[in-house]
Amino acid sequence: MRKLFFTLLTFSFVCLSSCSDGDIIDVELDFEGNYSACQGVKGLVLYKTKSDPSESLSVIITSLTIDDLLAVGDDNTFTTAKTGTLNYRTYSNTKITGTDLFCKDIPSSDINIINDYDSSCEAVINTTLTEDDNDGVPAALEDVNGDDNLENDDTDGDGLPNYIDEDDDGDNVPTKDEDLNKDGDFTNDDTDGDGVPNYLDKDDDGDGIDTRDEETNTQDQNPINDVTNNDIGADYLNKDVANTDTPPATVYRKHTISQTYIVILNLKGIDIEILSQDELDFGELSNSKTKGTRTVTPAFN
Ligand SMILES: [Ca+2]
Ligand SMILES: [Ca+2]
Ligand SMILES: [Ca+2]
Ligand SMILES: [Ca+2]
Repeated sequence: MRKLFFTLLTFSFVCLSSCSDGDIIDVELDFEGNYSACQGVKGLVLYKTKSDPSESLSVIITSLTIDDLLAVGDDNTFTTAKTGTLNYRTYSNTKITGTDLFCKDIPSSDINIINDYDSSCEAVINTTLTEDDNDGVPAALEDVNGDDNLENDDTDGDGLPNYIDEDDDGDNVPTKDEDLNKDGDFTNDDTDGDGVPNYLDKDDDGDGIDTRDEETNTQDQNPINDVTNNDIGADYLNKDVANTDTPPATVYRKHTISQTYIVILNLKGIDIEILSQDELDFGELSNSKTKGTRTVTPAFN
C-alpha cells in the first residue's frame, strides 16, 4: 500500500502545483524505506529525506520521546495516537541530511528551503517488541508442546520461556553448547540415549547427578570446564564420574536476551494546501535504540 499512497501523493503535487502557479514543478516523492527520528527543539521529529531533488517529509510531535515509543506493556506492544505537524519541504541544496535539518538546535545556514507545506495530522504509532535468545534452536523447536504458543514452554521452570532462555534445561550449560556435533541440529545430540536431547536434558550423561552439580574443579556455573578424564571430556558427559562430594549448584548463569522493536507510523488526516489525503503509511523506524539486549539471572529452583 505504501507505493500506492506515494504514487497518489506524487500525482497530486504535480497537478496542483502546476495548476496553481502555472509552472510545472517536477516533484517525485520517492520516500521509500524506513524513517528516522531525533529529539528536536520543538519535540520529537520523525522524518525521511531524499536527494536529487532534495526533499524532506517530517512530522513533529510535542510531548513525546523516542523512549516513549519503546515503552511497551506486558504484551510487548505500545500504541498511541498524537496530533502532529507534517511538513513537506523542497531544497535547493544538492545534498541534505536529516541530522542537519531536524536534529540540531540551530540548523546550518547553508540550508535553503524552496517550498514548505505544512498540515496538522494524526500520527498513529504502533510498536511491537520481539525477544530472542539467539541460542540456535529454531522457534518451532522452542515450542516444545507444539501448541503454537511460545509463552507456555518453560522446560526448566525458571520463568523464562524457552524461546528467550539460552539455557533451556537449566543445567548451566548454554543451549548453544549442547549441540555437541555442531551440525546445527539440537535433536540428534543425546549422550545418555534416554530419548531426551541434551539441550533439554538436565542430566546429560544419565549418571544420576544433575549436570549443573557436576562441578568438580571450579564452582563457576560452568560444568564444561570440569574435566576428570581428558580422553572422555567434561564430567557432565562422563557417566563414570559421579562426584557427590562437591556442593550442588545454587545459582543460574546470567542470561542475555536480544530485543528488537518495530515502530510503525501511520499519518491520518493530511490536509496541506496542495494535497488532502486520508492516510499515509510512513513506514518503520530506523534508530539505534530499536535493537538492544537485556540480561536476567533467573531465580534458582
Ligand atoms: Ca532457548
Ligand atoms: Ca543447557
Ligand atoms: Ca543438558
Ligand atoms: Ca550427570
